[in-house]
Amino acid sequence: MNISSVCVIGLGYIGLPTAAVLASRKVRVYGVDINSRAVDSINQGKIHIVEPDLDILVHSVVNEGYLKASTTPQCADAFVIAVPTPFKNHFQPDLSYVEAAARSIAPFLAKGNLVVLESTSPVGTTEMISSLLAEMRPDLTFPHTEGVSADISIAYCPERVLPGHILRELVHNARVIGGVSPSCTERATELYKLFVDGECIATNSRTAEMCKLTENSFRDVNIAFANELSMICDKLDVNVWELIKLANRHPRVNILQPGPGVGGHCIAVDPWFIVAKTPEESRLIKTAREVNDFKPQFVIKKINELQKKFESEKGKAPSIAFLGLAFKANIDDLRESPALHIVEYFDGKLPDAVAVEPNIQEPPKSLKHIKLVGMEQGLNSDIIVLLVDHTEFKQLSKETLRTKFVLDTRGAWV
Ligand code: SAJ
Repeated sequence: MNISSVCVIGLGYIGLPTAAVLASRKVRVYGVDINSRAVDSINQGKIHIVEPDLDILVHSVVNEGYLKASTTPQCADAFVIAVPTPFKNHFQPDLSYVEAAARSIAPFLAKGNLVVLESTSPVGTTEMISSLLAEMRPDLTFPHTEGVSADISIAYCPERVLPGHILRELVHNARVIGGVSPSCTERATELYKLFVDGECIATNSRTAEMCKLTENSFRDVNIAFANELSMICDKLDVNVWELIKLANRHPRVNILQPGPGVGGHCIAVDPWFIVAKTPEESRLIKTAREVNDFKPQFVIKKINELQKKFESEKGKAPSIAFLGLAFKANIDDLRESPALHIVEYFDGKLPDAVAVEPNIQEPPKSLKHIKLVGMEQGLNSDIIVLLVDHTEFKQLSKETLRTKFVLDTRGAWV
């Protein structure tokens, strides 16, 4: 059976671009989100997140009638679940959104349908969804018990796109597709072939789940190495940026860049999904998380030291500007942002501090005292702390910074 309609549950950073790209291939897409304001704005052809070119695409597919958003699901050939999987107490995965999404589609399932989970999830979640749906729909058969002969196909296909490049990567990246049974994998591959140019690689659902967690843990461990080096170098009075550049001239060395910590909803979260399931075996992955989570505290200590140095040299308290609040360069996303956590720490502690974040209009609610100001005003401050290497900041001339006390946590001005 051809896939001509798809219901996408969750219209965030992954769900909305996926829905829009599918709709651009003339598939009827029903986008579902619990946020009625997001639903309303999508139905007006607008978007509620910042991602290059997504606004143009959404506007055109909504106008052509291929994408409609709603707060409730409806019948379709395939269902894609792209809801958040945060963690709750003690870094345990919180699967409540995934479970709620599965429950919400259960009444709309019909024989021949495909359900794909894209949300980053601990190993075994796709099989769990199969059991949950089976409980709710005893009139249908599911692949965790019926294998290839089941009425419903269920698969896991992780998203692997990089925020800021989502539309390009959605189409060109390879996709790992893991069915609960081999026929589920085949059926899910049909769906992704509708819009993916990259290779669609078949596996089972557990391996696909672990693959996503592995990719992000690999990056986290490598960033932790860079962050640890930066703290070692600080103590040994070695310029870590120069050091990394030199070491990377070795043909088999490729060290990543230190920063003020690791943020975003992926790299800072996903490794815990491995640790939660296999704590005894995941010692390196856990330590990497701890090293990266410690880095903001190290930066806070450096800011305090710089402030004291200014006071002793100039005999007055400094004004401070924090450049950047987002979790990485050239995006507006503040989720798990180490930059924001650092600024929050100083909120109310520093009488004369401001923040500059060119990618957002409204200051985050968590900041009660530190005001969001434009670049020009920020650069009047005595101390400049660069927390995110946004292009606007990298382009600042050495002359502009010459008289300032500078802390560059990203190596943007070396
Ligand atoms: N970071 C550093 N140093 C580096 C690289 C990154 O400090 O050398 C920091 C960033 O500033 C940021 C954090 O790490 O705070 C994460 O940024 P990122 O660019 O590494 O990754 P994300 O979270 O934007 O996207 C990642 C990607 N995964 C991998 O590269 C393995 C992306 O492909 C995934 O789709 C995404 O997670 C996801 O959704 O899981």
